[in-house]
Amino acid sequence: MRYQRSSSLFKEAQAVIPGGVNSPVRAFKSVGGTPIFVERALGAYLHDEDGNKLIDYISSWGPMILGHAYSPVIDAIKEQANKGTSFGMPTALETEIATLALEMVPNMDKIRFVNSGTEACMSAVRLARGASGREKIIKFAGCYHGHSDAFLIQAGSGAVTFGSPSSPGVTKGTAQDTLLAPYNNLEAVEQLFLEYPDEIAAIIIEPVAGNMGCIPPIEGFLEGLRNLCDQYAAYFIFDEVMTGFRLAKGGAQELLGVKADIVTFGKVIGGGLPVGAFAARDEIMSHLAPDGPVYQAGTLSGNPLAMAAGLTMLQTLNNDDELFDRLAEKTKRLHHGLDAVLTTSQIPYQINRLGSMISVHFTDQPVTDFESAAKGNNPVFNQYFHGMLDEGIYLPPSAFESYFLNDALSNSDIDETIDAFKRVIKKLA
Ligand code: HOZ
Repeated sequence: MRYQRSSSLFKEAQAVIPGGVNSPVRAFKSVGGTPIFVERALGAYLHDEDGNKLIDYISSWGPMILGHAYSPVIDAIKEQANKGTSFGMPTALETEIATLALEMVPNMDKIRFVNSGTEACMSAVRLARGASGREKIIKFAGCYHGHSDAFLIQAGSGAVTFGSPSSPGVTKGTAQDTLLAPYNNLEAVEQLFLEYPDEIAAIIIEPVAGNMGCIPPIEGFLEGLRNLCDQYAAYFIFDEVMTGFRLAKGGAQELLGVKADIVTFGKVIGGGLPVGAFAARDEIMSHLAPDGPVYQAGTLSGNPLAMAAGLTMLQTLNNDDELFDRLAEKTKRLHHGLDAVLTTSQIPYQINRLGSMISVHFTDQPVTDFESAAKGNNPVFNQYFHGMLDEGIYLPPSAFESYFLNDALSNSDIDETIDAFKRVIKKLA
């Protein structure tokens, strides 16, 4: 693999963009080396500026669930672009996508569209605080809910890689209203409710964590949190930015059979354009402006291009009753292949998987929370990442991220990936 052009583009970018990137994980700080600059992508493949073709396992961190440049979505964007790209006024498209999203997602009456997952989670917490009249929230160490202040307290994803899981710039006042518990630890959450019985507005959680690798909830954990929320009259917020419209039509709520009070979305819901959303029952949403006093707004919210892309994406997912099973099968095939290779090596490892999310951790202990994820062997991970990249396989450039499989990946792409993995692990072992 050649990286000369990516390397010189990275140098140029560093002169004008902090760290040369617009989102830190892309800078490869965790794994070292030169970030790959993409020229175009189609289906399951990325084509970089050096002319390399890579099998893509991040799918733009989730949105490209049907593969890159999926033609019905591209056509919908083109058609809408010819009619205008932003109005700052309501469109019929917004009602159409809202209606479909609410049909697909259980337990929700109304949905508000914003521009990113960060905005969705920030607004969901403001809504929970406004509706409950309480100020504290509970979040889990290693969960990442975007980069708004309240969530940058022991956050996962890039916040871990850069050694600043609780970022400078977040005030003590904000930090003090964010209570922390380890993921998959119900007792710790019970303890927080005992300590602050009337002060907790909400628990926010990634129902399947995807920002410390992929970590599914252990049995009874989400159900236990649901009960605590009911007992203490706190709202239960599912951050489904990663899992929404990915694990099932109705996301983690549907797949895991646990009901949330407020759900946030991003990634898939925008079909590859910048969209976030949050949904809740009527009695909660009625607190939101202009119906109620909790303020939230945005010039580009409900942007027609983004709504056209998102609507076509959701329609496609809704009309394909086998898609989520197919994705889960492909992910299982990858899992079994990786497992078969690693089990014959001396390298300690764990593979976590749920639906089309999966991650490999180089540690001998089960990975169930941030602490266990952080025990992974970083040098081995980095060699593995670069070994796979040299073989033309693009994986998340950090152990604190999940893979996201897409429907364009064929069984032969997956088998090719496993063959490459064999060669890489042989060199590592
Ligand atoms: N925070 C995103 C993954 N958890 C990465 C976003 C990006 O770099 O595009």
